[in-house]
Amino acid sequence: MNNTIVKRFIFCALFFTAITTQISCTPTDLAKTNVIPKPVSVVADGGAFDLTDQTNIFVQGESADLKNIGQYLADKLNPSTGLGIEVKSTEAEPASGNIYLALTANDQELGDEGYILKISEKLVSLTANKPAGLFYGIQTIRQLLPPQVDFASAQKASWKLPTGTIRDFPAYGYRGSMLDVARHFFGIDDVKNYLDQLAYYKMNVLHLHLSDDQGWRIEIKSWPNLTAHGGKTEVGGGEGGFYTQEQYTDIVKYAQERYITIIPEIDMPGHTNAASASYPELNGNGKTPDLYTGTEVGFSTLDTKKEITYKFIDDVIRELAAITPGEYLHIGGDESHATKLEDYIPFMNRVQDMVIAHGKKVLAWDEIALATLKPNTVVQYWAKAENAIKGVAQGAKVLMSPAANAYLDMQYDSTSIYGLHWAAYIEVDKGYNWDPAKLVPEIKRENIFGIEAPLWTETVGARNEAEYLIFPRLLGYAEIGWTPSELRNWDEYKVRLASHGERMKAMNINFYPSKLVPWNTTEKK
Ligand code: TNX
Repeated sequence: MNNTIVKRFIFCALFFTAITTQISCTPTDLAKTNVIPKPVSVVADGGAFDLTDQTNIFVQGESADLKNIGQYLADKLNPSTGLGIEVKSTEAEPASGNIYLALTANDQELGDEGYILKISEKLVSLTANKPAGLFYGIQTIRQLLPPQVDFASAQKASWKLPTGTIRDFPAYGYRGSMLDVARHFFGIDDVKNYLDQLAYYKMNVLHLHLSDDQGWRIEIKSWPNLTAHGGKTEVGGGEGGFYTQEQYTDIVKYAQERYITIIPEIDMPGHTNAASASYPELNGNGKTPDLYTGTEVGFSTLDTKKEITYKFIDDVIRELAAITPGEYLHIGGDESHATKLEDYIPFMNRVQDMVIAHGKKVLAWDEIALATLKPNTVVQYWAKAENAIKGVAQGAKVLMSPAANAYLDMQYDSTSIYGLHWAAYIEVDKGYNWDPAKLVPEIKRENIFGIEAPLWTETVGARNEAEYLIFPRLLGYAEIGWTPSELRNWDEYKVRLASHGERMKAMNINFYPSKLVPWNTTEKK
């Protein structure tokens, strides 16, 4: 072979590779897309819808909810695509080339959060019973586009959606995460950023752990020293911080715009050193404690026998209930090792009544099942199955956060730079491979309220550190909460997860690059 023939051969080979890569890259098979959480049903028909600079989002009627959802999608698509998509209202289906969001007549199976996404070469049509369903449907649209869509700056890509129909609705109505802002304080921007991330994966609750031994993080106007003194530090001696009620309200509103409920937690009667350091009359040990910056648990308690304690709790619950539109307040109740059981039980009974008197329902860690559960109290199973079972026996629903499966602060393995391992090492496959309804035989599907993955922050104090523990495991918990367990399989999931590596990078998320996930194979595509 002479040189020219060799050159031609190489050129052809490269050209052929480029063409085939291009073909395999163009997302024309809806059934092969990498949406997380995996949708309930996907029927592909092999075509593609092109997003162009003529594409706009049309919402049915003048509903503010629908316009906001349309705008949320436009705001996510415009920076990277540069297509200048606008939101318009319409009475009927729009012309070819557009995206249409509409509420439809009641489709029982879809419930309040389900949606139907029909993509043809002419139109993207998203329908749902309720706005929440449309909000989850637009997250699916985002994930059906190439990963470049998730950059905040202009990108070159072929902005196509594969055609077909997705019919989708969640397995559980409560799909949450918890952020411990007490051990290390996280500011409003970090919380909002987390809310954006939760929304992308169709999660609908953020539980904020607002008080602990190391810090009190929410302004209570009738007890100002809680934050003036008790908010001043954190684990390791950093400066701590707190949210004013106005800032908290801002977080709640930001969450509502993403169909996420904020559940505030005030932990009691243990985990209360910051409260007692601010108001020594609350302390069950009768001493004036110092602020605490270590990581021990179980040494503090409120004085369960003094009326001032109940006056204090009533004020806190009243103020918190007034700024919390969600149905639930979390009253902790965990690891009260410094409180005698004979004091703990009447205390938890009385505080449940106080929450109910302020128009809210109670959530608490599983130890509360040692007390008498009030109607609607939900038990959050984290440590002892026997407590959760006691809750079920009392007719309560159980929120599943088993530490050995669902704690985001557990290390991935012994080499993890952040995290603890008292419950387990949780590699990405272990975090994914469990079924809330099969973990404890006595806790059946109908007893389960939902799933929550908590991030305790003894070992992480900055956004990138928290993200290292949260991602990519959060995506697995989102899928456990949304996708029926019979549709979930690690070997199939890990490939979808790999494709989200590019998305997480685009969103500047500092995720743990687990060796169990085939990241590189999808990145090359
Ligand atoms: C146990 S989980 C705790 C927290 C710690 C966590 C660390 C729970 C209800 N209590 O106080 O931060 O372990 O993993």
